[in-house]
Amino acid sequence: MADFKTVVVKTDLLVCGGGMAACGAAIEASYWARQHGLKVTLVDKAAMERSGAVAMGLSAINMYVDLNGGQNTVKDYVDYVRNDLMGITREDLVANIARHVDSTVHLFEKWGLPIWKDKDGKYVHEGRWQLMINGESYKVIVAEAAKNALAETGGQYFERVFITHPLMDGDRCVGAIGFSTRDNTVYVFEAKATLVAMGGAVHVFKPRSTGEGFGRSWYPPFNSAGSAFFTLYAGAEMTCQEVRFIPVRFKDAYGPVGAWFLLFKALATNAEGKDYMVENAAELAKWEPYSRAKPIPANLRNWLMMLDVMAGKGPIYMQTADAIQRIAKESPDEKTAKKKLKELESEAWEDFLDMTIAQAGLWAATNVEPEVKPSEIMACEPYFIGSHSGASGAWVSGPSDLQTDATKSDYFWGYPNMTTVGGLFAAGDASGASSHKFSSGSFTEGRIAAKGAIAYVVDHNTAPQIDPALVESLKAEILKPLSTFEANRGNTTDADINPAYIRPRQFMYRMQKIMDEYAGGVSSQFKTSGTLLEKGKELLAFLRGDAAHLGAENLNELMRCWESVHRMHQAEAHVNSIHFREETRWPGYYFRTDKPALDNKDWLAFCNCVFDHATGEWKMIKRPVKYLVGIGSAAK
Ligand code: SFD
Ligand code: AMP
Repeated sequence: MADFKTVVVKTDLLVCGGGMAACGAAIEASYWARQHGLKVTLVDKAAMERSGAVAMGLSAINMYVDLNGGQNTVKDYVDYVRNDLMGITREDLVANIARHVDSTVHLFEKWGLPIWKDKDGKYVHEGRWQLMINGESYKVIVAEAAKNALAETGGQYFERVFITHPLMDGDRCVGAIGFSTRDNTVYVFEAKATLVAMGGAVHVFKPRSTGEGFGRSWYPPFNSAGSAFFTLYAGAEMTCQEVRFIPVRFKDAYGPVGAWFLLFKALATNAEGKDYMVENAAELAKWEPYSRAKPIPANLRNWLMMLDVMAGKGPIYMQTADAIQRIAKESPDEKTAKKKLKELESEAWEDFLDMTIAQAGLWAATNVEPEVKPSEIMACEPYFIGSHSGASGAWVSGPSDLQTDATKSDYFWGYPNMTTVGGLFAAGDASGASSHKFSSGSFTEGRIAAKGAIAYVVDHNTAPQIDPALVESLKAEILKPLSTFEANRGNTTDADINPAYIRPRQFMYRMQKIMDEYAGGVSSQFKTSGTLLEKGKELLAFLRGDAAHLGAENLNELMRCWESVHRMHQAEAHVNSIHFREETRWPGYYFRTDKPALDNKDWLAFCNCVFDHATGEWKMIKRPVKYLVGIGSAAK
């Protein structure tokens, strides 16, 4: 095996990840770091211009509260998020992001992001909270600003360095260790505070795409539970690990539906052309009071659709043609109607070209003219994304000024967005119980967390003490798959089949099959039960045993090995959490057949968990849901 050199990087604040939250963190941290003579360092496993969920671009900014416009208050946003998550949310965290998000959006525009404007120069809304953008280069624009901020303040960024583990000094997190995916280098980042923003997780569950489409998913394949593993391994308390997200998307290429539902006001119907939201409306009575909210929570919208799928009424269609023709017909005369039709047609294509190019390719390949015929939609495999309509992530401290006497003992411990581990902060998909942040809110939360982290460094400005033996043992553990493969590859004629090691692809297939069949994936119609989960846990324990025998042929496969280990921890956290919550709260995301109803008496609570990596034990914790009263400028 080739030798690896070790590079030690000393910094004050380490930002792990280079996505929306990390870019927000880099910019805000650089501002405060300059004032205190501190250094900020950012590490991304990919190249920041095209990394994370926004790599391909986006066609909307989904969180804009427009406080200056006077139409909405912070409380309105909090109400929306609480209802959408069936009552389970940290209002202090959501409100903190909501009161700051507009300024983030204005920065994006200042840096060159084209936001659609109407003839009066006002932003074009997709829906109440969403703005339309020409967003193919969204991430390029945001990454450039983050890189500039770091460069101007003596900061540093590393790309194509994969973070594997946290480094600890007793109970305090003091940096991270990882390796280059391009050359034989192990990186040791020593920091006084560490901010985790490595996104959520995909491919924990078996995807719908197999064979030629394998790897295609809604969520970006490069987000592989790095955040969840990092915070779990450091001993941080996690929350909402049961709250997976199942988006409904255009079938096979995973194109988004938001613009169709909100901007074009299209209907989704079953194969008979019936609106499942109307046909199955009686079901909503079972999920009150949340089902009375407007909009009806995303998981319930999914659920009403799934009822039709299970009743054999598929395919389900987005009625694109009806929507486009209806809007065009609203024009005053035939000539304007024709022009409008062309405009709508190009907006429909741009929606996909801006953020899910494969869907435009699939439309072209299957002769779809959206103004002529409808397209199939379907529920995707489950994802872990605390920033969208899921909620999984670390349990973090809220801001001091938004606490009440009732909340502060549970929700506040000093620095905004610090996890339960000293010096370890989380934002974006990495922090939990604060859904509907999306791209703009994640960037904003990165700013909030970074400001908190710099305050922590100022208060704890001591050099970390890192045991060299700890670094050596982690380095050996990280590189072990390479030597396992090298030592045993000659023992079989087919390198994929070898009793001495398991390659990461086989490992991933096995994990995905367990999750799919026992934890309510696509092929189980998103249903599971206590007994299925127990069996799933038994099989995941065998998987964990085999994780020690992962084998890697090269650096790329070494990254795949560690992605597998990270995902395995996300899988375990998920299975333990759905098992712990003895009710069904989010039908449409998952359904517990043995506990088929809401139980607000016992389970209007957070399911939290802590992992002990030394023993492999999970501890489950129930935490109270406490609502704030009268947040925002006007309590509507
Ligand atoms: O509508 C490591 N999202 C949308 N948000 C919007 O505002 N508008 C939209 O139009 C959106 N749409 C959308 C969205 C997401 C996806 C996947 C699609 C479409 C197809 C949501 C936002 O994108 C999302 O909320 C934010 O991006 C979340 O930000 P953050 O920072 O939590 O995650 P990230 O941006 O994915 O970045 C993760 C970073 O971590 C790196 N990384 N680095 C080092 N070591 C490791 N081990 C690492 N593992 C990961 C990544 O490289 C990346 O830099 S709509 O369709 O929903
Ligand atoms: P999506 O493309 O599904 O990610 O949606 C983009 C944005 O629109 C998110 O803020 C969603 O919560 C919202 N959204 C999508 N569909 C609907 C709907 N039918 N009703 C209300 N909001 C929706």
